[in-house]
This record gives sequence, structure tokens and C-alpha cells, in this order.
Amino acid sequence: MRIVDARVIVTCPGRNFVTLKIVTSDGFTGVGDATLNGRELSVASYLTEHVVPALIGRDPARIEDTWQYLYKGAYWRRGPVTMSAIAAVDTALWDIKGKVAGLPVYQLLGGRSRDGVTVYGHANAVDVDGVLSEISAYIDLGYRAVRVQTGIPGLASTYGVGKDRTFYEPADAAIATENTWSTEAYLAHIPNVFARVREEFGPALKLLHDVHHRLTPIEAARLGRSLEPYHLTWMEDPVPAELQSGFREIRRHTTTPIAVGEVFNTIWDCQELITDQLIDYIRTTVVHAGGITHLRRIFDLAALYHVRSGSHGATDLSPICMSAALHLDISIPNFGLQEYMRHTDETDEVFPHGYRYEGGYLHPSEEPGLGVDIDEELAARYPYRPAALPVNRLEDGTMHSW
Ligand code: GCO
Ligand code: MG
Repeated sequence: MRIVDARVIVTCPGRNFVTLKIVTSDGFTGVGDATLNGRELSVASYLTEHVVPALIGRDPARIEDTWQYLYKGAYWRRGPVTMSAIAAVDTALWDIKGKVAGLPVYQLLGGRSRDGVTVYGHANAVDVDGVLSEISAYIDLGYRAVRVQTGIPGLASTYGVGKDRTFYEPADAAIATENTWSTEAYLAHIPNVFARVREEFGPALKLLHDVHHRLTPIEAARLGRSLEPYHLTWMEDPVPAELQSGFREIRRHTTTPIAVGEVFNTIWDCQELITDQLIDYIRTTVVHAGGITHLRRIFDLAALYHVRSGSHGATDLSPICMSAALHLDISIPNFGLQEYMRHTDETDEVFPHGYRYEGGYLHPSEEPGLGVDIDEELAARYPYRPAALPVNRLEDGTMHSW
């Protein structure tokens, strides 16, 4: 069997997605997500110009070899564009392997390690009363874990708090929206939010919070310590993570667990974080960290150091990425949590999928392969619309991490 066709499909059913579809000589097809929010066309071009021509004629069964060919063969290693492109190829080849074997991909990964994949929802609102009612709504849907984000008094807008609460989407303009940030206002407000939330919902609900790379290590240490009475499951992305040793400073001061990794692309971005036990959850994803093959490598390393998975699952990761994530989540020994931000109906229609939500858990599809596809005719009705992620400035105008 050979690869006879590979095409890149860009579509915008409410938001932009980039998808790779691979076709084999025996008529099997596989799909992979290649979406890089705000930089979509760079991955589409990397695939179309540099990867697709090299795929034609290759044996689709050679997943590891193809991964190594694309990673080592480019000479220019790592980076979000390269690794999202490799991820799309890898995911599509696992999909094909499952279809050829007649098995859902999780069976090829060793079978089930659990009955369902525990997910967390993204509860957000401008004020505390609003977020309390959002959390209640998630509990009514059966969620056991929620990530809590609120507006900050004195700031006009805050990351993680959307116009539409259910479908949070930060990429809201062709040229990046500018936000203003105050660490002082933030650090003064957040502990009060969690005090209210715990008071209202008791100790059993898993609570998470996304800091979105905005603090320095010592500020993050202060936040972690101030949140200790409320027993968070994790404090996410407390600092920008280029400096892995910076996490040592946070660890020294607080027992609030730390999760990081949504912007990481390879195992090298988190090697020290894992082997030095500086984090508790690794949040790398299928689409941005080199596909099922490489993500499993990261999770296997993490398992040796008591680090659990907590994959990113925002709306900019397509239902193809979510399908692939669930096959990994259900099979690995060190699963922690899976983020689940619901896609809009338009998106779900373009990507018909067999995974389902029930009572706080997601369940992967039982169909052979990943159990997800792209409706190409429908996708063609939603042309690409430029949309960038916001930027962030301090009150004096200094550029800050978003
Ligand atoms: C999360 C994230 C997202 C990202 C978004 C960027 O869900 O944890 O931080 O909201 O900001 O996915 O494209
Ligand atoms: Mg995040």
C-alpha cells in the first residue's frame, strides 16, 4: 500500500482550522489536525510546499520512520510550524493504521487503562457571581472539574473571559486586539475568587486556574501559596516557560500543583521540568507536539517522574485533535485530566466524529481508526478568515506576555 494523495483543507466554520487528509492506494483515508491559532496559513504552506510532495509514494504503515524522516530530514528542527505539520501527518497515519487493522486507535496503543476520560470545563465570567453560576451549569452537566477564570476589577478585559461564555475564542480580530494587564490587581483579586468558589461548592470539585504565562517565578510562588487553602488541582502556565529552571523557584515556595505545556512542541521543551519534578501535569497536545507518536513519548517520560497528562483542548484544536487526544488519554497509565471546550455546532458538522460526552467523561469513538472525518464539501462553504490572538501590555504601555 502507498500514499497516493495528500491534501490540505483550510476552513472557517466559526473559527479557522487546517486539516491534512491522506489517501492510500487501497482507498483508505486518514485525517490529521494542523491548526496553529493565528498562524494557520504558515502550517498549510509548510505542508503543501514541503511535506506533501515527499509523502506521495511512501508506505503509510511506516509511522515512526515517516516521523523521523520529517523531523530529522528538514534539518531545521522543532518549532510550532514544523511540529504541527509533522503532527498532522502522524495523526493521519495512525488513523489509517487503525482503519487497516479494523481497530480504534486506542487498541493499537495498548487498550483501555480506564473507563472514561475525565474532562474539565472552562467556567468564565466578568465577575464572581457570574462565574459561580457558570460553575453550577457545568456541575449540572456532570463535570467533576472546572477551570475558573474571572475579570479583574479595574481592567477592561481579561484573557480567558469570553464574550460568549460557552464558546470562548480569544482570536477575535485580523490585527491583534490590545489588552491591558496589572499583576498587582490580579494577585489581589484571585484568592478571593477561589475563597468564594470553595465556600459555595465544597471540597470535592476539582478546581483549576490558568495564569496564562503572566507572572514571574516569585509572583507565581506568591499566587500558589495564597491559593493553598483552596486546594487547586492545578495552577496553569504560571510563568512563560522558555526558562525551565524558573519553575524551581515556584516549587520552593508552594504546594499548589503546577501544569504547563500548551505551547510546547517537543519533549525537549519539558525535559528538565519533568525529570527534575518541577511540574505535576504536562499539557502538551497532539497537534502542537508532533502527533500521537511524539506525545506518547512525552507522556512515557512523564510517567517515570510522577507527572500526569493534562492535554490542552481549547476550541482552536479541531475535533480531529480531540479524537486523537482521547485515544491517548484512555490508554496511557499516567492520564490526569483532559481539557474540553465545546466546539460550535458549525464546527461539529464540518468534522463528524464518534466521541461522546457523558456525565463528566469523554469516550473515544469505537470505530476503526480515530473515528473522525472532515466533510470537505461543507468545509468549502466556510472560507478562511484572518484572526490573530490578542497582545498584552502593562498599564505603562510595555509589551507583556499574552
Ligand atoms: C487554554 C488556553 C487557550 C489558549 C488558546 C490559544 O485553553 O488553556 O490557554 O485559551 O489561549 O488555545 O490559541
Ligand atoms: Mg491555558
